[in-house]
Amino acid sequence: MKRWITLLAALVIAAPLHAAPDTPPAAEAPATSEGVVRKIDAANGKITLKHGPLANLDMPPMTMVFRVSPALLGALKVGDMVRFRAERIDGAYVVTAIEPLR
Ligand SMILES: [Cu+2]
Repeated sequence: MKRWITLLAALVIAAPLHAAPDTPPAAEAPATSEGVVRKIDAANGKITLKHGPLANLDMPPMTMVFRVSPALLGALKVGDMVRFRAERIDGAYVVTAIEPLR
């Protein structure tokens, strides 16, 4: 009986370590994309980006408006090239991370 418990404990401890390498990194965070800032409307939480292909959203290159938290906009300005992450949340396209490319 005691051996059983020891074995069980060993399995429980080993399981998470074992699972980690099998998790594909792509599943953890959607891919980032590149674009150019065309318009910023911080008051309404919107940004217009001319973007390249968005692989994770299956979207071709285009210019479009995204929702964005004003807190993410920082010192971004029109004309900046950016790397950003876009996700579809409740049917809306939302920029969830964005940073200028230098
Ligand atoms: Cu688009």
